[in-house]
Order: sequence, then C-alpha cells, then structure tokens
Amino acid sequence: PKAIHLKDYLPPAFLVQQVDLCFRLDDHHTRVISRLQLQRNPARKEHDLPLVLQGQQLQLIELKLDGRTLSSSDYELTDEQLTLTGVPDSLVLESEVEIDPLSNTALEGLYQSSGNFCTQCEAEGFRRITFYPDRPDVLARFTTRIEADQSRFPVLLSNGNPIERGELPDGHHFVTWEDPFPKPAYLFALVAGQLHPVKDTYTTLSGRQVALEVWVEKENLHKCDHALRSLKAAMQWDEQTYGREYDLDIYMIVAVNDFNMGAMENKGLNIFNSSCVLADHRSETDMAFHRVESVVAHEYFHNWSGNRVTCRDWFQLSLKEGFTVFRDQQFSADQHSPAVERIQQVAMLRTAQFAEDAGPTAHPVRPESYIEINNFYTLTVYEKGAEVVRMLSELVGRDTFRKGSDLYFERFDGQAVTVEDFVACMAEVSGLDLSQFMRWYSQAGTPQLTAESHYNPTARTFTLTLRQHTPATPGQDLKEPLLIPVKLGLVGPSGQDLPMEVNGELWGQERVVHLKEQEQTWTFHNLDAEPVPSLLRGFSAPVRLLLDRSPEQLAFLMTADSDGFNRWDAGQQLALLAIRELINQQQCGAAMMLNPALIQAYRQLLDAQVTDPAILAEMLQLPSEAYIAEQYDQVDVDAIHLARDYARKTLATALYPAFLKLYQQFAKNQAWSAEAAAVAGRRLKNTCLGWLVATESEEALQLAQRQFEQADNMTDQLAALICLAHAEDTTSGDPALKAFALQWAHDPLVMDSWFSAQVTRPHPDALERVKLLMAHPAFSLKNPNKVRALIGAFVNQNRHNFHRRDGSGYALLADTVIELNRINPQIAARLVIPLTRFRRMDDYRKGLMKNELERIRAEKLSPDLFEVIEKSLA
Ligand code: HT7
Ligand code: ZN
Repeated sequence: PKAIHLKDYLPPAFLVQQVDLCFRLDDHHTRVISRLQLQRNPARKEHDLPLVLQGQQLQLIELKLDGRTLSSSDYELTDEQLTLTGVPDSLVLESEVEIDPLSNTALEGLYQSSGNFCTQCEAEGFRRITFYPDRPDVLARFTTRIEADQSRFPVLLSNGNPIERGELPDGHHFVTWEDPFPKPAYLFALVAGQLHPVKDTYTTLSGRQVALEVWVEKENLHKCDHALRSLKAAMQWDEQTYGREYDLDIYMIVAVNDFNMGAMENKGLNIFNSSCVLADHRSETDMAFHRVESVVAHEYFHNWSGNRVTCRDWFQLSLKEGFTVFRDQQFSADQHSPAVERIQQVAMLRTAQFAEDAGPTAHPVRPESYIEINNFYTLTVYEKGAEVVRMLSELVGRDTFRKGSDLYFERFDGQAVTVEDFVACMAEVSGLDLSQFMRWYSQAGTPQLTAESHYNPTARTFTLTLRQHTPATPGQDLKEPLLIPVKLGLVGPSGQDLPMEVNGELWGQERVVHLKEQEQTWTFHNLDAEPVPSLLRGFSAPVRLLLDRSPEQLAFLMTADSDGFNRWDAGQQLALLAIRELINQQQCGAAMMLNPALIQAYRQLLDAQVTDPAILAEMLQLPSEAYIAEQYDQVDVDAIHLARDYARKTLATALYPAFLKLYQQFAKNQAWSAEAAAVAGRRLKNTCLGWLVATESEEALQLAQRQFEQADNMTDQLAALICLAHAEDTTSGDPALKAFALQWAHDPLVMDSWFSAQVTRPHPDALERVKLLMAHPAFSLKNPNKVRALIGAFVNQNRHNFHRRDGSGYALLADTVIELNRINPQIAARLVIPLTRFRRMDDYRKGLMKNELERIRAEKLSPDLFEVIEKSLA
C-alpha cells in the first residue's frame, strides 16, 4: 500500500452535477445502477485528463457512455479504479454493478446488520457501492431509488425527501428519495429493513416544521425518547448559539447494532450505533444517557460543520471533526455543569490523547500523509482538534468567534474547504495575526509548559517565567514555538484572587496571556505577600504543565482556587504526588506509606457541607492508572497498580465513616429521576460505594449486594455489580454476575456492560475470563461493540493484567487482531494500539510486545493494520 500526501493535492478532473442511483437489494447479489452526469472541472485546464472513478469489490455488469455500451477495451479496470480516456467535456456515464452485502464484515459500504441493510460511506465506503469519483471535494445532487422485497424490507430510506413510492411484481416495492443539497458521496446513506419509527416534530426559528424520526427494531421502541429530546435541544441550541437552522423537511436517525464507530452524519439520515441512540433508565446508565445526548448533538451539528461546509480532502478532517466536537462540548457545558464537563473532557484528553501524541502513531491535527484514512479518526484529530478550536475561541473572544463562524458558514456554504479557510475567517473578524497559531495544525506532540516563579518581598514583585518545549515525534524532530493561550490568576494567602498589575497595566483578576516565544517572563507588581499562581485555568491549552508545587500549595488550591477545573486539578496533582511517592518506595524496596497530606485533603472534602455533589464526585476520583503511567518515561505497570491500590485502600479505611455517611445521605429517596441533581447524587453515591467496598468490609459488600438487588435503574445496578465483581474475594461477584446475565440476556447493549465488568476486574483470572467469554453465545468478533466491550476493555482498562509478565495478554491481543484483520480491518487497526505502545515498557516486556507485532506483521495485512504495524516497528 502506498501513502497519500497533502502536498500532492490537485482539484478533481471531473465534477458531478447529478447522480441517479437505483438499488435492487438482495443478500448476496445486490444490483446498483448508477447514472452520473459529469463535466470537466474548469479548475483543471489540462487537456484530455482521463476520467478516474474509484471502485472496490464491485463486479461490473455494464458500462455506457452517452448511451453507448462500452466494451472492456474502452476502459481500464483494476481492483481499485476504473479509468476512461478521451472522454468528452460533458458526458453521461451509466454503470451497473453487483455487490455482496451479506459477506461484507468490514462494515464499510453496503452491509447487513441484524437482517437490515445499511451503509457506511465515510471516509471511502461509497466506492464499495458503485464506481464514483469518491472524494469529498466532488459535490453532487443525488436521487436514490430503492427496490426490495416488501415483506423483508418494508422500510426503505435514503437522504432527502421521499418523492415516489409504489409496488413492483413478485412482492417487491420501491421508494425514490431526492436530496436537494449537493453533497460529497461520503454523506450518502441507505437503510432498508424491518424498522419502526418514533416520531416527533420541531419548528425552526423561522417557523418551518421538520419531521423527526428515530427508526429502531421493535423491541427498542421504548428507548427512543431521550434521543429525540436531545435532538430537539441540539436543534434549538444551534439556532441560538450559532444562528444555524436545519434545512430539510425531515431528519431521520436509524439505530443499527453492527457499526464501526459511534454514529454517522449522513445528510438527513443519520445512522447510529445503537449504543449511541438507545436509552432507558432501567437498562442504560447515566453515562450512556450523556453519551446519547452528546452524539445525537454532534451528528446534528455536522449538518452545518461538515455537510453544508465540507472538507476539501481527508487531511482536513479536523476542520469538521475538531469544530464539531468543540460545538458538542459547548452544548454539553450549556446543558449540564460546565466545570464537570471540562473535567471529564480533560481527564480523557490527558490520558488517551497525550498517549497517542507520545506514541508511534503520533500525527498532527492535520496529518501530512496517510496510507489508510480510517486510521486517522483519532483522538488527535477529534479531541486535540477541538482544543485547537477552543483556543481560537479563547484568543478572539466568544462574540468574535461567533462572527468568525458566521462568516465561515456564509462564505463557504456548499463548498469543500480547508483549515486555512476556517482560521482566515477568525483572523479576519478579530484582526489577529494567526499565522503562528497554524502550527497547532501541523506540529504533532504535546507541548510541555514549564513554569517558574519568584517572589521579591522587598520590591513586592512576583515574576513568572513560562517556557515551552514540544518533544520530537516520529518524522518531526524540530518543533517551532506555538502560540499558547495561558489563562491565569494569582491567589492570595487568604484564598482571594489578587488584582494583577503588569508594567503599569491593570489586568484584573484573571487574564489570558499569549505565550509565543520559547520563554517569556511577566512581572507582577504591588503584591504584599507571595501569591500562589493558578495556571492554565479551565485547561486553556492542551499542554503538559510541569510545575513544582508542594502538597501544601496543592491542598490550598484545592479549596481556594476560584477556577473549578483548577480546584479539581490541584486534587489530582496532590494524589499524583502521593502515588508517585508510593511508587518510589516500592521501587526502593521500602514499605509504602501514604502521604498524610492526601488523607487530610480528602477528609476536608468529605467533612465539608456538600454544595455540588457532581463536582465532589469528580474530586473523589483518584487519577487513573493510565494517567499515572503518562507521567513516566519508563512505565512500571505493576508498581503503578499496587501503589494506586494501596492509596485507595488506605484512604478508604481511614475515611470509612465519612464515606459511609455520604453514601447513606445520597442513597435515601432514591427513586429514579433524570434530573441533574439526581444524576449527580447517583454519581456521588456510587463513588462512595466504590470507596467503601475497597476496604473489603462485610458491611460494604452487603450494601453493594442490597443496592444490586433493589436498584430501579442501570446506573445503580451496574455500579453495584462492578463493586461486587471487582471485590478482593474473587467469588463474591459470581452470584450477582449470574443473576445479571439472566435478567439481561435479551438486551445486547446491557450484555456489553456485563462483559466489560468481568474483564476489567483486577484479579489474576481476568485474562482467562476474556478467553472464556469469547466463547459465550452473546459474543461475536463480527460485532464491534462486543469486541470493544470484551477485548478492548481488557487491553485498555486492565493494564496490569494485559501486561502480565508471561506475555499471555499480548498473545491474546495479537491472536484476536490477526483474526479481525480478515473480518474488520478498521477495528483490528484500532484494537492493536496498546501493543504498539511498547517503547516505555521495561526491556523484557518490550521484547514480548515486539515479538507479537512481528507475528502480526508476518500475515497478509489490510492497509489499515499494515500502516499501524509498520509505524510502530519503524
Ligand atoms: N463522521 C463520522 C466518522 C466516521 C465513521 C462513523 C461510523 C463508522 C465509520 C466511520 N468512519 C468515519 C462520525 C462522526 O465523527 O460524527
Ligand atoms: Zn463527527
């Protein structure tokens, strides 16, 4: 497979005005008849460029040019494309191909899920449906006629509006859909099957009625209300916040069980992984409700940021994804607690995205080359991309950002554009020079930000020096300084924000400073006592902050900082400090002793009046093993696990009565409600239950057992199940696991949680459980949700068991990846990632991991897996 480079971009040689498709659906022999009206692109003046259409796994039946049937000597056909030379400037190309949807386990193009037909065309799936210039800068109007057996496939859906329907011979029927908006082929969608709608309507700001429909299997009809409510909230929010109205008369969401990612924003016909649409409190947790709301909103927001204005090429993926993630994050912050939302986003970014940025597959937010674009739907493109947009909004200010986005949508409506086009709009409306800022798009790696400060009591000055350094990443040794917005404040001894004065200028109590050089110093005047700096408030830039702070300073900021995010972060850093001490003690062979400052800080949290249970629940989470590992160049997985576990047990034992009191307080009056206060209460209560069970007290296990039996909602039931299944006594969870499986055997989404609960347990038998459960009738390697719930959960969330010194965790992953390489290359290439992160492991494990990668490399690999394996072994 060969790499594609951004620098080689050329506009398409031909444009498509109109596409008319006809599908004759059949399990193994679907016919796709296409009629393309094509024209030479005036932007490509070169004479006689050939017409190149992509096509994969298509059996060509017939090809006609301007009505004349072509013979095989009239064109060149390979496994990847169809080339016609010497064609006129304007032409009609008709093709008929046959495809085999039932054998399609890659879940790209047209395939079947639970007996229903569906499509996934982003990024390059349309070429598996018909011959087409399958690139996002070719926008065309589509009509789609679908013909199928009426009893098996009563519902036939595609993009846009239905314009005709009727009966056909032999029990068949058809529906024709017309999408008035020109779109790239990656936004095409088709669904056919036995599905049922839940309907609603939305009246837009300008008074247009939009029909809303969520299509699901019959047994899931009771799980659609939350998605519909979320959709309406998102539609209203986008009108109010970005001035964006919906443009078609109908908006459909379809839930399917087999899906490679979360959801897909096809024009007017979103297709969703059922896990991101369905939500009922008896079977889905509060976290699942939140995911449904944010994914529904995300896909809806794409209607403008992605569909109306799309990407010129796939290198610009973050143009739509980074911006849309930023938009869905803003939406969630407005619907819930902004501080809690930010804490959860950053916790994920700092572990998973930072790890990606430090690993062998590190790439810029806008990559410069790829072999398989599916490998670039990453945390860097999505989450770091959203951080880059957030920084832009911080730099230009919220109101100006809105002006910039208005300009962007207006200027580029109906076009396929670049990251430069977006940033240029922000520069134009703000008057800022954003040329240095563009480096955020082109430089990979997480910048390190070092801070040093000095207080001079005589001069009453405080100097703050910030230094930036971005470590080398594969293929990028030298990094230039970035423009880093650092939001900061100075906290005085009694906990108040101090007014800041710099060079005679009054800055107020909070300011975003622009770090542009490698090193910059600011001097603050008129300070009577030494302040504690509060840096990077709200996590104003995606950087690693390196700052020496004492446990006392951190404990102080934990209560005094006026920034909610930084209060939480001070707690995280304090816990990290204490856990690092425990790791050191182990590594020197000393007995572990938890720093009393951490116990004291937790005691203070627990003793205070609970004003915000949601924030308190976040404050009471210890840093994850993955985040702890992120702090080390050489990772000692066992020491990390033991140290964190020791910290947890010590804190739990020391503070048992306080955790119990809080648990009991929030366990009262617990009839389920969707209210924010109830959600926060459940999170706090279940956090406390986790702490209580960590002590292994009989009382705590009984509380968990009682909660498990009495719960009227999945949040409480699953939290209790996990407590029991993860308890030190390896068998204490078995009866509950059994009962749970019996209760929920009919619901595949709940069974996913059941799989995960077992394979994330800390016990040494976790790996054997994975193997056992792979043979369970509810498990299938063909279903990505199952793969993620079982193998994904084990390798990503059970680090010390995955990294067992006998290498069996690595071997299990390699075996699975080899099998998946044939079934679903996209999923295989994602699943293998933990194995590629061997560089920070000890030499022995490094050797084992590399051996497994070599074993995979010896197979006949898909381009997806080839790219990841080659990069990691380079
Ligand atoms: N734009 C979509 C990205 C996507 C995808 C979705 C489902 C299956 C395969 C996919 N490949 C790429 C999802 C989104 O970001 O909204
Ligand atoms: Zn998206």
